[in-house]
Amino acid sequence: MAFKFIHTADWQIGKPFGNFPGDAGAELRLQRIKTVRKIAELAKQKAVDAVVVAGDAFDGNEVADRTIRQTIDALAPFAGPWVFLPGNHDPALAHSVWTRMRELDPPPNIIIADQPTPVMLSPGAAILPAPLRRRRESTDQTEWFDSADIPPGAVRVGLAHGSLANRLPASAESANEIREDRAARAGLDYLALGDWHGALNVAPGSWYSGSPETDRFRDNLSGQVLLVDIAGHRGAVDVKPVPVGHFLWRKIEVDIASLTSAAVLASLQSIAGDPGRCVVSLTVRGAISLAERVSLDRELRTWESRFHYLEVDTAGLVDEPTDDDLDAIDTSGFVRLAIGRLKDRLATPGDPQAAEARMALRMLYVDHVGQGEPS
Ligand SMILES: [Mn+2]
Repeated sequence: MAFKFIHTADWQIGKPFGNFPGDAGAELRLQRIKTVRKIAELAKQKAVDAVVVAGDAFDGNEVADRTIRQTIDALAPFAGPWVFLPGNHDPALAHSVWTRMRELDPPPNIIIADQPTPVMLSPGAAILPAPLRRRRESTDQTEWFDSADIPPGAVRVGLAHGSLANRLPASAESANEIREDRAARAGLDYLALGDWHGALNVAPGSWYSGSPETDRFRDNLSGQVLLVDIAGHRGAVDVKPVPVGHFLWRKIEVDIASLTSAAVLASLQSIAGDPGRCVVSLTVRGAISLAERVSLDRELRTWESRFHYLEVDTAGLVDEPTDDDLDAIDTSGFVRLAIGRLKDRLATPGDPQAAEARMALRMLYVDHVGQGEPS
């Protein structure tokens, strides 16, 4: 019997985004629930048999009851089964977000898979959950899949949260390790994984769906869910990523070579997508003339208002006053004398006060060239 479902994970509902001041952070928090509603609408439109959530639906066990309630409400468009697996952020402790969700009396199509026992779904599929009962389990919670008692002919879908051993980049956290050949050993048709925030076919029959709403600057195919269509037990498996995310997180690094802001502005302009949906991290390195520095700062303020959020790191950007810059400041008396001395400091290799001299020159420049509004 065919079984079609949506695989998603790592919603991280309630993630605070504390680094994003004011409304920018609040909107990122709120969007995660809106994206869940989008998943529910997609599930209805695609007429899937179920949605499985492979852990970390919630960012922590401490999220507010109101947040749990809003999440339940966002599921409403899809009336079929939702199977939730507790992950390392929302483990099934004695008191957890899951015990509180039960107290809120959610509709019966919400299934909290906090026990290592098969969940049978029509039309003939068994979901094998490996819930985490603490943040870090010391043993592979998917072990029981190998000997699970499943009716013959039923589609077998494993549901787990953690790192598939030996398959993720070395930088990944290796907590809650799962055998890399679990899907094959347990005769699974599909292993639905969570914890890695990008979509990834990590091993034969084993997939991370990634987070449906991007939550960090990382180039890893987040912002989608997987639409999985299994023809039958040991039949063909078709997996299609479907984009559902709203915010586009972009990390840009620019090395300035020409003393001008041109490369920075070009890279900001090249960002695809509606700027209002973009969360941008910009790092600029190199040397820039004072005139260009002032115009760059002004341009960045404009971009700041266009993007949902722009964070700028210019720690590696140094002012390199040109002769034109210095001539533009002032050419007489005391100021000229001061400029001459500051210039000498810049020209002296290893001068301990070079940084202060640069800053002073920029301040002089901004002061004398029309209060930061040079032509
Ligand atoms: Mn996780």
